[in-house]
Amino acid sequence: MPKGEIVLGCLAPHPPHVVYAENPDQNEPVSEGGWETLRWGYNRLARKLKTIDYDALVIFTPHWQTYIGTHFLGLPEFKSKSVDPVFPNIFRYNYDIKVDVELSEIMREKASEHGIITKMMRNQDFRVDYGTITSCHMLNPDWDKPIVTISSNRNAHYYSAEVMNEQAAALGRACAEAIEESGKKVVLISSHSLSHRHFVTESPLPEDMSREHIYNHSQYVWDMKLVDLMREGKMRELIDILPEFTEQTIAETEAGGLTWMMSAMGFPQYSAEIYGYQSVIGTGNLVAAWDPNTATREIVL
Ligand code: 2X7
Ligand code: FE2
Repeated sequence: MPKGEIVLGCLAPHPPHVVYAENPDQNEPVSEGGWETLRWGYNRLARKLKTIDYDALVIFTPHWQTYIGTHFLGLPEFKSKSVDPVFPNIFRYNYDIKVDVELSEIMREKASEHGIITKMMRNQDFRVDYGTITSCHMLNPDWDKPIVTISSNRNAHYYSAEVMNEQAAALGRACAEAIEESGKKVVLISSHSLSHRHFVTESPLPEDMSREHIYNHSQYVWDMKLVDLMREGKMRELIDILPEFTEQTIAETEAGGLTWMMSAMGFPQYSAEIYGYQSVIGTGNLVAAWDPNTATREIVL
C-alpha cells in the first residue's frame, strides 16, 4: 500500500455568520448576505479543493472542548440539528455527517502510542460542534467526503499556552504518522479565528455590513504580523510566538489547532495561500491554505 499523505492544510474560521450569509438549505434562518470578503475567499478555496484528490477531511475544533484527553469522532454517522449557543438567531443547521472511522481509529491509536490520553466518541446522541459544521460547510458545501473531528484538550486551561503548543505539536506528529500508515490522502483543517475580541452589542440586523469593522487596532496589527509570517513561509517562527499572540489577542489559537496542523505538516517553509481576511463581530478571520504540492501552489492574494 502506498504511504498516505497530507495533501492540503486549511485555516478555516468558523463564525456561524458566514453559513448564515450563504443561505444553504440546511440552515433555518434566512439572511440578505454579508461578510463577502470572507465568503468569496472561502468559495475560491472550496473550488480548489474540488480539483484535489483526497479521501477525508480531518478537522481540529476549539468548540469541542475535552478536559480528560483528546477525543475523536468514532461512529460512521452523526445526524442532528446544531444550534449555536450564542447566536441561535442565525445558526440552526440540520446536519448529516459521515465519519472516516477507520482513519479516526488509526489517529487515536498513534496519539496514544505517543503518550497522549485519548478516547473515541461513540455516543450516537453526541452533538457535533458548530465549528466543525461551519468550517466543513464552507470548504465542502456538498459534504461528499467523510470527516474526522478531533477535540481540543484544554491544556491551556490547566497549564499554559506554552504547554498547549507542545502538546498540540505532539498530537500533530502522531496524526501525520497515522495518515502515512493509513495510505489515505487527507486534507487538514484548523478551525478558528485569529484575534478574538468580540463586539459586546450585536447590530439589529446581523448582516448589516455598515456596522462590521475591526474592533481594535492592536489586535489587527497582530493579525497582520501573522499573515506576513505565513506569506514569508515562516511557520516555525509563527508557532514560536503563538503563545504571546494568543495571550495578547485572546485568540482561539489557544485551542491548539494551528500548532497541530503546522506540526503535522512539518512547519512549512513555503508561502501560505491567502484567500481573505475580514472582521466578524470584531474578531479577525483569515482563510488560508498550505499546499505541499509545488505544481498546484498558488499566490492567491
Ligand atoms: O466561534 C465564533 C468565532 N470564532 C468567531 C466569531 C463569531 C462567533 O463565533
Ligand atoms: Fe469560535
